[in-house]
Amino acid sequence: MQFQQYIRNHLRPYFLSALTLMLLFSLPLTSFAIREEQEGLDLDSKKYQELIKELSEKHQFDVKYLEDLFNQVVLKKDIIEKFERPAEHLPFYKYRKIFIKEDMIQKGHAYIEENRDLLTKVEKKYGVPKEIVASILGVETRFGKPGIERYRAFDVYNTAFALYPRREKFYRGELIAFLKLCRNEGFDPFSIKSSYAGAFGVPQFIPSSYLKYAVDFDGDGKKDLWHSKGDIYGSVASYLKTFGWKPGQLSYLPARIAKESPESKKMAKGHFRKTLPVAKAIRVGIDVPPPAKGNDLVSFAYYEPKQGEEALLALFGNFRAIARYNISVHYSLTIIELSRIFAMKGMAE
Ligand SMILES: [Ca+2]
Repeated sequence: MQFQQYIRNHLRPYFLSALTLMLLFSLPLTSFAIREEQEGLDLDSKKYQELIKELSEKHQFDVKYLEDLFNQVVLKKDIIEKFERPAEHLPFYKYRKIFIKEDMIQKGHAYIEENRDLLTKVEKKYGVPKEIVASILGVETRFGKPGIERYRAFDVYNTAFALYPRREKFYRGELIAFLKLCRNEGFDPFSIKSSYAGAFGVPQFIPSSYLKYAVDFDGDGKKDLWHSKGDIYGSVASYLKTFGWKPGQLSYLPARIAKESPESKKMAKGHFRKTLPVAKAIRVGIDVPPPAKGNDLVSFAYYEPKQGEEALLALFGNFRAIARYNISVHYSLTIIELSRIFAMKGMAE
């Protein structure tokens, strides 16, 4: 039985009002009745109290507004299971099949033709080829096809923040960024739908990226990643440029260990964001072929092109720029492969 109902049933009215007043003044501001679907959402917990304090004091959100918002949160526990099984964990030869298929190639080709002028305008401004922008939109949302955004974005951030310690810090940041974004752009927080990971819009931006890197390419004063193709293409390209995309820069090349040593093995197995000059890698015993130059910054990753087959890749700036979009070697490889297919198909016509 709810506490308030108990009071209503068992106490006389005058006592009720006195007690209600006492409760009002003694409870913390965020003490709400927890509904069933909010089980696990402890708004009185230290972490929620600190979050609300930060939102109100540092970011000037009204406490009453925050109370009202958090009171409507629904925890979606199926998200946690999805966090544990992302598609990127599949071996590459399986992962690529999800995206590199005839249907995607046809749709992508038609999409590029249909939007060629705008994509070319964006390419001229940011130096990112239209085929790369189209590949990203194809892999993210099948060029804006509805259906992937099945959750209320605000529920996603709260579910991860409340129930998933491994990503709690990340989603706390996204939750704050989301509320700021909604305030800046005039969005109703509960009207924004997202994927299970909390990304939204045709290019699937997370709130912190939307805030920092989305651009108003069509110049109407709003950054609209749902309806404005200019804003969508411009934001993807601007994002890649910010993270190191340069026209003509290498993406990846095959590599191999020419001299087996603990040092060369360690270097090959290093994180793909850890870079070093090509000349140094060659000195240590990893063979990086031309057209890589000695002072190009390289990193390495293994992947499985076929079942039971492991190959080493030398990765360069444009590869790592795409991997800033989705921190996954498989993702970047797929985007690049798909963009090459689009480019070849475009030339064949
Ligand atoms: Ca705009």
